[in-house]
Amino acid sequence: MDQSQRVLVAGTGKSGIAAARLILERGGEVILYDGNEALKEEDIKENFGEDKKRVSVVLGEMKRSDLLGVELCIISPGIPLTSPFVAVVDDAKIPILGEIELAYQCSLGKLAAITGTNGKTTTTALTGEILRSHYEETFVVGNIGEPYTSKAMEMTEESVTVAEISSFQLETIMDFHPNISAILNITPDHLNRHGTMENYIQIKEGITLNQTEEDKVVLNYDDPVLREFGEDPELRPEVIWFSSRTKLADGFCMAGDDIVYCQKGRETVVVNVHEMQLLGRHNYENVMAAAAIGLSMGVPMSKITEVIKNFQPVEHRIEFVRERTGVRYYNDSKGTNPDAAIQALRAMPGPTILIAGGYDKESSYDEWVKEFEGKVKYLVLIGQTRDKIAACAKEHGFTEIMYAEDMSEAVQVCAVYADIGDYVLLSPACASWGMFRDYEERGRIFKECVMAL
Ligand code: UMA
Repeated sequence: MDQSQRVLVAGTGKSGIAAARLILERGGEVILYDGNEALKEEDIKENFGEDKKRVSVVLGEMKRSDLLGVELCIISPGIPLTSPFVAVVDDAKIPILGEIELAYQCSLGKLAAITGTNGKTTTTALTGEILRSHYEETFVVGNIGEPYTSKAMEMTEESVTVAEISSFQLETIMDFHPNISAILNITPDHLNRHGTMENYIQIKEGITLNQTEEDKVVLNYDDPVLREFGEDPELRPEVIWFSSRTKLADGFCMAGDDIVYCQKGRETVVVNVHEMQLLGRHNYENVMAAAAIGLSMGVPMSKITEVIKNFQPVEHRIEFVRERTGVRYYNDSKGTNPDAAIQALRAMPGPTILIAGGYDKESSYDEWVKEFEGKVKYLVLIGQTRDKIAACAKEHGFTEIMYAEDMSEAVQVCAVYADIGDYVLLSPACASWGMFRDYEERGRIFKECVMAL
């Protein structure tokens, strides 16, 4: 981006505000656009203090005349490229870049970028901790919640950055070039935006687009799409494989209950899974990917091991809350769909009382309910989907079902029915709307109820 450019920034959420601040800091002028007409121009301008003189705001429909003198458009990830406003910008032949691309172009230092359908946030947070244990200045940015543009100007040649990158963000990269990238897994998601699975895969694999032979890409050996991608002789970066199911001669894999790093068959133990706070096979994979990135960025294995042992799960993702009278309570409020809830249930090491239910997203519950056998002792249901889940469970022969009116009652029921050695898990398989503002509020209230027992 040239200084003193007139730049259109689309979206006034976290990314748009951070991108606009960065442009202003570099001496540019900003037109902020948002499709939401209900927003207030004054409120948006409040984000910029004295600099608001160099900011104008367009809300609702974008007209060609609004684009006078605009040389560049920075787009927020939540705005699809099929949006009508994009056609107006395209028509005016104004180049469109993503917020991530702008940040990349303005940043310095080494960069690790992590994508994948599931596990991105945990892997990014853990990688951040690993890098922090070794480097003086580490930045953790991107889809995890801290816009990349908000930190770009603080980065130096010596700093290191780990960025969680979503498929939405990858759609609008150009020169974005991580030293090390990771694709954790690819399963169907966001198809309403990306159209086909092929397109979604191509976008995710695009994280390696500008990588060269000097760079590295960390890939999941057990994922058929990624296996094929990694074995393609045309792929430029060096591949580091990880696998939780297959023994590898080179890469990160399991040896019994140890996560190990293998080089030409020689094994180094990274960590024993019983020493970690993270539960479940999917988390072993996240740990392997984070360790692979850490090691590639020069962090000694001893430091990596130490950080993994102490790393607490990201809030609301199979998060340990407390042990009370021999019963362990876990918060997986982020389990907002059956797939995520399956992962959480599999991660419970023993008999489990499960709190589930919530807003109806028209999901199918069959695969999830099939996992109950031999694991779930009681199912405590809350929310709109109670009857639907109960009916599905009964169809599959599971009848130990109780209803609760709210979270407090659900937790109390669990406390009464749980025996020593049991697990109580909130992993609703549904969105939270209707009973809670969002999954975070649901998780917080669950934890409060558990702590109040
Ligand atoms: N808007 C329009 N037109 C549209 C769509 C949105 O004008 O067609 C406007 C909205 O009115 C709103 C603004 O755009 O004012 C919101 O922009 P945004 O949706 O890009 O949201 P941000 O607040 O900038 O947050 C984004 C990511 N959001 C999305 O990708 C949807 C955040 O990821 C990310 O943490 C943040 O940037 C910082 O990088 C969230 C997410 O849900 C957690 N990500 C998806 C996921 O993880 O599945 C991809």
